Amino acid sequence: MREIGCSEEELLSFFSRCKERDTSYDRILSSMCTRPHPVAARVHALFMEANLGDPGLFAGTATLERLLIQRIGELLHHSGAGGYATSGGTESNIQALRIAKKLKPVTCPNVIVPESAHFSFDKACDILSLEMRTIPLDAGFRMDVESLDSRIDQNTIAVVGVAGSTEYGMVDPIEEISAIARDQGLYCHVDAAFGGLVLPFMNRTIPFDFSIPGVDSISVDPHKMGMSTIPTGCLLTRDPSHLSLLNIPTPYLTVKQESTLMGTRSGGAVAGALAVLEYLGEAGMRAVVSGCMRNTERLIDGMETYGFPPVVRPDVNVAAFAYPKVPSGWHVSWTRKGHLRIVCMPHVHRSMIESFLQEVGDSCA
Ligand code: 0PR
Repeated sequence: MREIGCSEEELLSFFSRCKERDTSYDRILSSMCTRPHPVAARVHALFMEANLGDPGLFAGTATLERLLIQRIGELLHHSGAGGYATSGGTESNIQALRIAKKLKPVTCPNVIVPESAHFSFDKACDILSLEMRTIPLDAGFRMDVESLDSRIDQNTIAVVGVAGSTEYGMVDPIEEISAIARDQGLYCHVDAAFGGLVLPFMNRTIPFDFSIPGVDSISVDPHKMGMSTIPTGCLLTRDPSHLSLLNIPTPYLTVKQESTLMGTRSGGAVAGALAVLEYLGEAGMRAVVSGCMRNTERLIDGMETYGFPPVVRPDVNVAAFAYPKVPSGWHVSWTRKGHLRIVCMPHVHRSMIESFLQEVGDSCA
């Protein structure tokens, strides 16, 4: 560290040069994050110093966190859901499996996830010493429930379904998965980190939420399709008392127990996440989602025209193609099976899709 601090001018000049090296969202087709909505950025700045880790000191911000959970609970058909704002899908998934582990204490616990599960489940299983059993996908890239029953045994503590898979944008058959879990008395968690703020705003209904009786908890990330600032995830539980299973005594805080994984937590990001939902309302969110879905369809049509049909028709705004080249100047990603993957986030405007398609067309010519 420097002995004497530098001038503000020197500081900002260095920081701006570093920021210039960041990729502009105008070229990013691979991310599930997006430019924050201006309202999120503005509100985040207002709540910059608020630490939700000690909610008694920031009672107003804590009210906003409760409202955020209530709004998302209502959206997911359970206005009485418990929950809290996490740092993202990873924390939500870890915490859901912690709850499942507390509910069923066995000596060698295992959890069942689809092959499409996000790598946060590898982390969760490592941290919690859980065996992770994966179920293959069917031809439509959804969990093949046929083989689910046979993988469950007396040490299974939870079954996980994904609503909006990271690589192919598919929604697992949550009704069937949760019915099997329910029959076997098992905890059922739905990872809707991505789809949770897409599916409620689509024209067609794909069941994935608390309207399905067997679903115990859901991960939903405002810092993905909720256009909030990073980091904001949410874990929602059907039974609000489940969170208290994670309580740890916190003698010197304003609250005497804490169930969150993080200690210090960003009030700004949480306030910003609620601000976007309040500002846009359901109609505004439907407009954003319908724009993203229309762009996904345009991308699929265009790629099909050039001879690259989608690997699967996605349920949400993630499309994958067997495309052999690396598009220059664009940040795309590849799935574990080697397919080109594009996420049509709100920052991916129609003009970006058109110029990407033009480049694909030129490279075929
Ligand atoms: N569950 C699902 C279904 C996800 O897609 C992700 C993240 C998570 C959980 C974990 O969420 P957090 O990263 O918030 O803890 N999915 C993307 C991924 O890691 C996110 C991402 C974001 C990827 C930005 C690329 C990128 O540039 O693959």
